Formats: sequence, structure tokens, C-alpha cells
Amino acid sequence: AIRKAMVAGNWKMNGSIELVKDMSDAINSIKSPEIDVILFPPFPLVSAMIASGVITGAQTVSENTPGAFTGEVDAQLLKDLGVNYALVGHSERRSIYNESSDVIADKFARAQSAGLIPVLCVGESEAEQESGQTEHVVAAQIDAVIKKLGVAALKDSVIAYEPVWAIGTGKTASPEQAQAVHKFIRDKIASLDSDLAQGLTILYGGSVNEKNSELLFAQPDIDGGLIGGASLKAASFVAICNSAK
Ligand code: G2H
Repeated sequence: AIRKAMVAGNWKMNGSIELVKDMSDAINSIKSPEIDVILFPPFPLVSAMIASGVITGAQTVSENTPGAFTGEVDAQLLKDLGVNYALVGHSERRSIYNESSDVIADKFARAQSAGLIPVLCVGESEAEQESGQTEHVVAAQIDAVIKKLGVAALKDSVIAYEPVWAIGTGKTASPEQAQAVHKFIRDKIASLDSDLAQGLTILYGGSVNEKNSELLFAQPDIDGGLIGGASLKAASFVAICNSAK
């Protein structure tokens, strides 16, 4: 493959000190130059995850620089601690916490300026998919970043396509369905910067498990996965990582 495979585990509001230990032992035992494995634990577990030797990401970051923002977490502080990635615009942040594409673009910018690699999550709802809006919705979510920061900002970033109807529901996009959207995303960016688009890692997310991961990852424009539920069990997550090699 032209792009290195990546498998990222998003623990959401789950996990424990014990799980950091179990999961890091499992991941460290399968370390390979063929694949980047990253875990996104809840904030209180970030330092333990880094100490365990696993590449670590934050599930969200503040769009602001340090100041009076009670409860928020600064990207530069995360970077200084040893965090390497930050999810921005996960569908749960968009829908439950009402984050707009505009504020998500600000979070993307702040993460990147602090030296974190933003993982921009995009995806359509079930109603949008049924009414044929998938490409329109995904394009608008990406354009919010491009309009504010320019296409060059996507160079040091990752995009994760996660159809909302497939998240935590057990419904997965078929490999062909997911590939079509990934190709749409890559072609759209290629129309602005072809080299950047060819080098861009695009992950698929939404009910990925050890049974469906291999066929998804075999698609030419799917470079790996963003894994929720199945990243909480060491055996499942390791099997998914191995299927990306
Ligand atoms: C999508 C995914 C991880 P799950 O949210 O970001 O979760 O694999 O549980 O659908």
C-alpha cells in the first residue's frame, strides 16, 4: 500500500487503569513497522497510556488557548505530556454536545498548531443517507476545515469516515459502500492537491470488529479503522490490528 495502515481505538467514556495495562501489553506484543496503532482513552488515563508505550490521542481538545474555560483541556498541554493525536468532530461531539463544523475547524486548527495530529471525523446520519445526502454532508464537513485553514492543513491530519447509522449499532457499511465514500473524499481533496490526497490516511469507523475488518481494510481507499466498542477487548482489538497488516 502507498499509505501505512492505521488502527485507532476510541474508548469513549470507558476504560480503567487495568484496561490500560491489559491493552498496552497486548499492543506492545504485536508492534510492527507496518501499522500505526493509537489509543484514545478518556483524559484521566492519558498519562498512564503514554507511560505504557502506546501512541496516545485525546478524544477532543479545546479550540481555545489557556484561560478561563473550566473543564476544557488545552492542546499544548496534551502535546507537552506526550499526546500525539486528537479526535475532532466525532459524531457524538457533534450531536450530543452540539459542536458545529465551524467550532470543529477551530479545534482542528488549535490541535495542529500545538503539534497534535487532528483526526477529523465526518459522516452522515441515517436520514441523510436514506435521502442520498451522504456525499453532500461529508463534503460540507470537510469544506468547513478547508475554507477556514486551506487544503494544506489536511497534510498533517487524518480523516475518519464514520457513518452515524453504523456507530455502535452493529450495522456496518459494506466494504463497497465504505470504499465509495472514501474514494469520494480522496477525489474531492485530490481536485485541490493530488499529492496531499494520495498521502492522506482515511480511516473507516462504525461497528468495525474482528469479523468485518479484513475486507474493509482491503479496500484501496480505506487505510485502517477507528474502532469503538471492539477496542475495549484486547483479543478483538489485536485481531483487528493484525488484519490491517
Ligand atoms: C464510531 C466508533 C469509534 P463503534 O464511533 O469511533 O465506535 O466501533 O463502537 O461503532
